[in-house]
Amino acid sequence: MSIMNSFSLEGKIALVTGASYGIGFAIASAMAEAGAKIVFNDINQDLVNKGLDAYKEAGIEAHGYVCDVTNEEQVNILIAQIEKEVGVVDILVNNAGIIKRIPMCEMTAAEFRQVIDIDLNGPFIMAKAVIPSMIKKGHGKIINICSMMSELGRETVSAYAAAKGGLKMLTKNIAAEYGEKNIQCNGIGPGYIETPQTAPIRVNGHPFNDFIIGKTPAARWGRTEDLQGPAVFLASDASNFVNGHILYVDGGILASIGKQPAAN
Ligand code: NAP
Ligand code: GCO
Repeated sequence: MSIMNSFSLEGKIALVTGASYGIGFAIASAMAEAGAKIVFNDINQDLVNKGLDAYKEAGIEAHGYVCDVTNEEQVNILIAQIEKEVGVVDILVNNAGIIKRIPMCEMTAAEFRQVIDIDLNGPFIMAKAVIPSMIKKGHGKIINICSMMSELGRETVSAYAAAKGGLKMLTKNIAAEYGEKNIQCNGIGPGYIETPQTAPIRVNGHPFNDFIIGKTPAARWGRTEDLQGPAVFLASDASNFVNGHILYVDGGILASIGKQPAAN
């Protein structure tokens, strides 16, 4: 196989959760460009329709379904429907997720549980639903969208960090448990990326905006396009011996203690 062919996704079916827009949409679009057939779900029909329009505008014939990743019955129906209407899922990207920025002692247990449910239980439910068919097919790729918060904490994101830390370990466990079935499960840990999810802390003049740009060696926020190459790599044959790895796409922020303040 030529080295460039090993990055091709021709003939593969990729399911990206929560991919009507944002990081999921960018990853699905790149996988389509690499040859994959794209399937996505989102939480309601309006979002699915918005996504279908966006994919069509990008020249991508995507298949969209309404499904809440935390609802195991809905997920099992979704996978059966995809297998009937499109085919067996070769690549699962667990992208759907939420964040709640609330000081821990002000966060209710219900709010904590909601984040854990979507960001950790959801990927478990989705992976559990696709693995049996991947085993029958003899191969599979699972990519969990982790976070810098899989490694670090910060104020107000306790539930999110707990979920993304758990998602890192779920990634490693799936790799350990199903690697012998030729299933590779890896994570992508995006840094701070320009999407609707970070819009509230990215506005010009917001102290967090300046903080992140100062902490990131690349001296900029990430863009969803920065995640496309890493996602195609982890979905392709080029990564068949990469398993249980979290690939941080963060502009170097996790490698750096941060710049020293300018001398007065
Ligand atoms: P986003 O813009 O909020 O998009 C997330 C998508 O997931 C939305 O379409 C959302 O629908 C959907 N979703 C939420 N709950 C769902 C559920 N129960 N079932 C199905 N779909 C659901 O987020 P993003 O910034 O693109 O982030 C995507 C992923 O990357 C998330 O897992 C996030 O934690 C992770 N991440 C983001 C960043 C960043 O800087 N942006 C960095 C690291 C990791 P709604 O529109 O209804 O919410
Ligand atoms: C936050 C941000 C981050 C990013 C991302 C970083 O409030 O700290 O939303 O959590 O979403 O997860 O990798």
